[in-house]
Amino acid sequence: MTYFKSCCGKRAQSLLAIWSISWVLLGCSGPQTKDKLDNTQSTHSASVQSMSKASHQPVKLIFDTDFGGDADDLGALAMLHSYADEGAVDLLSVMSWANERHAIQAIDAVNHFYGRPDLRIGVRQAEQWYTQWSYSEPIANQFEHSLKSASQARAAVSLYREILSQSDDNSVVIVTVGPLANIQNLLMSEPDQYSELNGYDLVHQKVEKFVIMGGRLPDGGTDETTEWNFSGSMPGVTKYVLENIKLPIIFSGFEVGKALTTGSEINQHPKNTPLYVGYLHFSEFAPWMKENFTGEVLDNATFDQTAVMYAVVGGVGEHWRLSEPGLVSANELGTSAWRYDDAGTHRYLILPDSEEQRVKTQNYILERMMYAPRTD
Ligand SMILES: [Ca+2]
Repeated sequence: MTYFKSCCGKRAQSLLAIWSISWVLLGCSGPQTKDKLDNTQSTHSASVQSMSKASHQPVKLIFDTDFGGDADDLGALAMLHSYADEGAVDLLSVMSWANERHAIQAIDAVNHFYGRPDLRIGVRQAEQWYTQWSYSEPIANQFEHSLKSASQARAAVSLYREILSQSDDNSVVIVTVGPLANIQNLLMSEPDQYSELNGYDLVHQKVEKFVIMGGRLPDGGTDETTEWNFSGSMPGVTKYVLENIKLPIIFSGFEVGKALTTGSEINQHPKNTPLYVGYLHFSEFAPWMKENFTGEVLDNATFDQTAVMYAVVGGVGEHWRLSEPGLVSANELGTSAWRYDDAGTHRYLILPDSEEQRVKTQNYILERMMYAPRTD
């Protein structure tokens, strides 16, 4: 996610005004109120076991994140480690859109915590910023990591090119849960020591599909309600990316994650974990969360986890369905639009209307997020 995707009304406008001044305040996804979930372990286990059976070959996956803003990126990364531990995913790299001062160290700390200290991390080449409310700082401060600054991480485009050049054709799934600047930079990249192909050709030769959390679908909303990942305060980025990828793209739009609520259950999670530390800090300090903070992790929307979940296990027919084929487009500001097209390469996730089904999906995600790391 997704700093801005849940915003609405005056809160959205006021934060947008702040955001336009600085990279530091990154919009909002509003707190949600909801009845307590039926959070039984038996329900969780049945759900996860059912989904696990759907797994086949590991999904070769690159995770591109704006880690440190909304806590859903943290939850999504925890889910990926869970899937990796059971062999459902081959996690090739984490790419960070975020240049917050502690983002890379925090991602590295999460990877260490889940037993993957050597997982390669790429970072967007841009000026760093610092924000006190990002949960990256407490995670970096409290958990072991190797990278001491963003300068010790790889440049995202270079790492993308290296990984793709070494991959089989049409074999890599790229999951994006933040603004698409890394993807634009990759598409625009020139041949280098890793590949004689330019970025466009390299992507279209090596990538199987993209799974993108972003946009408002199917109703694109207005320029005042543009979803954060598509806006990113980076005019033209999403438009360029969508116009220059001819591969299958499955979108998890704002509406999917907004309907799923997770967070407060993490209060029952061990306290000495990045998941708890990150979610608690996010609940206490994120501008759109702190007014409701009472000392515990708060519920929030569940955007990025849905993209990870779909990319690894699908879940079509069990947790959601896919739209008919079509095309998602975006204007310069990132405001999305959808049109059906039999020849279109895009589809988007659609949640069923039933509350029972939403709870089932929430519980599945919760169990994945709160998965205990391996101890070997
Ligand atoms: Ca995100």
